Amino acid sequence: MNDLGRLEDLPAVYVQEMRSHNLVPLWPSLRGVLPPKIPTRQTQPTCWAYRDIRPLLIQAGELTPIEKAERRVLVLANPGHGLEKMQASAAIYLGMQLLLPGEWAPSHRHTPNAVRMIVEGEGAYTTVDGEKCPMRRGDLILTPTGLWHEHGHDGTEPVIWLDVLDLPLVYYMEASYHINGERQHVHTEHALQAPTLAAGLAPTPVFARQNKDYPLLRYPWEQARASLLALAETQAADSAVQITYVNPNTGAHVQNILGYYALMLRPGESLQLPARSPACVFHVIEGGMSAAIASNTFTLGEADTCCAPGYTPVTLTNLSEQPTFVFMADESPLHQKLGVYEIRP
Ligand code: GTQ
Repeated sequence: MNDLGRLEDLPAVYVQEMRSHNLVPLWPSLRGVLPPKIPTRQTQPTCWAYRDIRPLLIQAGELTPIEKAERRVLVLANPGHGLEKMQASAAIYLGMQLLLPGEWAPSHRHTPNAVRMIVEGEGAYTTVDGEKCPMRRGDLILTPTGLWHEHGHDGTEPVIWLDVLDLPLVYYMEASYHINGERQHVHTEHALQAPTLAAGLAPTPVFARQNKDYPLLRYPWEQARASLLALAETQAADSAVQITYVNPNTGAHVQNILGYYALMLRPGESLQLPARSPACVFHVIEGGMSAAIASNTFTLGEADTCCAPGYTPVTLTNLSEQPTFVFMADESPLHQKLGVYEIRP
């Protein structure tokens, strides 16, 4: 690689003259923005243990009333990006949210897409676009871009869930904003439409009341877990047991920017994931595993979360005698749509 000219090689007055017209030379920065062969990544392999998060989140419940927080969330921030940036990766935001019995997180909508993966507690629900979605451990609930959503809690114990948003990307695009709304009128209990869609039976579009972009908003863990166990029965021993959360009308990823998956590690299984361009997040629903990411090896138990930068191979090893179930989020839909998706051999 040839050395390119540096900024210091130029006369100071020349540089100053350029800058005064809002001009800068490319060549001192060319290798920085187009590094050789592999991108520079700020995303560092990072692990967040639930035993560290939970007591601080419960304390937040004592320190900050819901009215003062709107959303009581501790953000899982990647130190590689700087904690104040509140990003897990270039496009992924992660937060742990606490809702206490009787509390209400008021209705709003925003341009970033969100999903919730329920970690603990019973009795809370999210109302999305008028559809009331009960929150149970392991459920995935979508709050896609532009849809009204609010969280309520009729139970008796704290409820905690993991929020995954594409906020860093949408913010970077200068397209992130929210609108506050009125309490929603619930028009559909989730249970009414889910069985049809989950069975792969979609209402015929011309007769459907409305052709919704997001026909399914709640993916119950019970069904995802049963699918993984059934898949493990038929899947070759050397291939991964993984499902993708899809839109039942189109078969495409449930959201436009981030992809969501559930993975089962068989007892004794060690799964090597090839280096791919998108960054990825792993969250243990049940069991335990180690995650080897570049030169880091993390040990994850239930409700622990870690992230891997793109272009980095990852090895997941089941540390439990039982199947280990993992929720994953990644930037694949984004990379695929933009044409930058790669798998490195
Ligand atoms: O629950 O609506 O973690 O608006 C960040 C922004 C959660 C939410 C977050 C949000 C929400």
